[in-house]
Amino acid sequence: MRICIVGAGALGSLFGGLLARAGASVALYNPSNVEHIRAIQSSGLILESNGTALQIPLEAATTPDIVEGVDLVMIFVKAHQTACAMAQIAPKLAQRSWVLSLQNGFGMEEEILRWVPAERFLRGVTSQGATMVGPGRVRWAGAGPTKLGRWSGPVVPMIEELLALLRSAGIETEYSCEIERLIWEKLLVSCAINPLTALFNQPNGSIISDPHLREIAEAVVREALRVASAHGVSMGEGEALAWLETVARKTAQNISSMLQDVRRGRPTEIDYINGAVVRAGRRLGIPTPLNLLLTQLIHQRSQ
Ligand code: KPL
Repeated sequence: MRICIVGAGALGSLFGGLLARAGASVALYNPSNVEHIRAIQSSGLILESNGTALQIPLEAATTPDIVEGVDLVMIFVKAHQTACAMAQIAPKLAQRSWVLSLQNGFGMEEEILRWVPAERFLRGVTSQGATMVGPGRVRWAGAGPTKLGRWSGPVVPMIEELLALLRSAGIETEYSCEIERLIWEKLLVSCAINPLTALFNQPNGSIISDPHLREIAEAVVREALRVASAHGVSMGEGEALAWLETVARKTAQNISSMLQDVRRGRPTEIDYINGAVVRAGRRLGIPTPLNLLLTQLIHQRSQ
């Protein structure tokens, strides 16, 4: 199976590196981080993990031609970059190419489905963690489960092959028939951790160690949960709050992706996280004042 990673930042490069190390035919595509791509082209990807540094030879490019004829495209661009990335790669996709999105947030699926039939679209979430240390160099910051499912249709041999490949690469992966649930489970936690850590410049653990932030985070999760339930994704309040606690504890030292974006002066994924909750709430008639407030505060902060 020939794979192209679109959006070779930290996480995309980690997946690409692990798959290539396992013997898969992988190429990385990133049109904007030219230094990173050039470093990989000349010396391979350096993957730091548990105090060791592995050098993994990997194909990499800054032009979309590399997508031509691949069996699978894995999308890792930021949610707000999806429309642009899809417009670049769509003309290069083969009729048989599948697309897998492991992106954060909700709502970018529509941008992918404008170009890819639902039967060849896979959506998932991942708790893998990675940090860009420098051009061509990525640190594996923590291994967590990856779950994915087919947007429409049953499991087919191509999906079995992909699951086996990901597992052989050391990426713990499960298949799920409930993609909406996967997305909302992650969204419920992200809509509390991401904006609050970004606004207060704190690592993820502060969401449970600081009693004030915990109270706000829990109220935000409860509000998003009401939307999730109306959307048909049922989860108990206790389960949702326990999940928030688990993620904040397991990633306590990590700097959330939104805080990293704010620190670097880059656009955030707020419109696809809290903004997605607000849009779904409006559609379903559920008020979401806290998620709206956090969306506006982050926009104000990252102007
Ligand atoms: O995925 C995350 C992120 O940094 O974006 C966390 C904080 C773990 C959950 O939202």
